[in-house]
Amino acid sequence: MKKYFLYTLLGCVILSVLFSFENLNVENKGLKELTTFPIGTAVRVDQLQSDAKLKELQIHNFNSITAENDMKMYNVKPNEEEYNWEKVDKVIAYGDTNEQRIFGHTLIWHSGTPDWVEKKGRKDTLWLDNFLKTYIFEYVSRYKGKVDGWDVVNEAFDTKGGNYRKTLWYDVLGKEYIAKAFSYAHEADPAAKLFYNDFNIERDTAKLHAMLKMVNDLKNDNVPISGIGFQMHIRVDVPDEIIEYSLKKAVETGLQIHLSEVDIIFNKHDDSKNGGVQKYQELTEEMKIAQAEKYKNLVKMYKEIVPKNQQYGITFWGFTDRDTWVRSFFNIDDWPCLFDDNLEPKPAYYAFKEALN
Ligand code: 9MR
Repeated sequence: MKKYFLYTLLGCVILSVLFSFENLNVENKGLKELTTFPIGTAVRVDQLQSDAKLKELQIHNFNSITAENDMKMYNVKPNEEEYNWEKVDKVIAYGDTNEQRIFGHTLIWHSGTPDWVEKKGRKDTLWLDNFLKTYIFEYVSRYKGKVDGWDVVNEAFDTKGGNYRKTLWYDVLGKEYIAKAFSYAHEADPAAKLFYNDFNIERDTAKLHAMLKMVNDLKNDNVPISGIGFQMHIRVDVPDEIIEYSLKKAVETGLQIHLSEVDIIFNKHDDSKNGGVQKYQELTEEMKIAQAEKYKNLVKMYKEIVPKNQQYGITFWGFTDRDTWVRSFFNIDDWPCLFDDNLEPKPAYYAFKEALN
């Protein structure tokens, strides 16, 4: 009896030691080590190269990168005469050196289109049609095998509701520009995964359904689309049920699902530049907990709703409050990221980690 008691006690001690080792282990692990799907972030490579702590955090936690701006058309084709590959090459080199997946953002986007294309394209339909083809073909061919996937078309729908956005591309070429863009990208790199990417589709049902109709039409026409990107710029009070519904609907297409630009804010905005409303002046402990909960739920939903073979990954639109696009774009103070202004992990980081694990 005594012997039995001793064995049980010994067993408990061994288990608790193992358990605390495991905990310590998880504590030391980066986000990327805790999942089967890639964990990415938007990056500014020049900044990473000049900020050792930021770079260390980036490498420790992430195994996928999306250039925040360096791969946009206004950087790659600043004028008619030349391509500027320099910035893109740096992004590729960073990804290669640090063994991270490289995601291409973005080929065709109204806000990424430089003025000179806007002007010339509005005057000359044939030229624009040809430019769409050559730009995508040259770009995607050049990085064939290097870039794993692309946001081929970004934000083709209005901010709210189900109408196509009236952009240069739509006005001049009609909605067929979308199918064309996917076909050219596929021709240039048949192995690259090709995404349609948009915002508010996780909470605006009219927009979600318009996007899904477009995606299903593309599939029926054999247009080579591989995935849907939910940018997922959300606010802490967007109901989980709505996000759940949208993810379920998107999963039904059978395509890859990328949460492509995740961040979670507190304040309000009207989606436009300088359109922020400063409701909260500071980040309280209570708010930190609410945000952590939301990050945790987001991972849970992704893991539960999206089948493994459709999980392209979760990518953050930056990982520190210090560097978030939200502040300058909406002209408000906010705290949307996993790390704070001093690059210290927030409760959101630990909650996200726990949910991954
Ligand atoms: O975060 C990006 C910001 O630095 C740029 O000024 C802006 C315009 O190029 O684009 C921001 O990123 C956007 C992304 O490319 C597409 N989805 C919305 C993102 C936030 O505006």
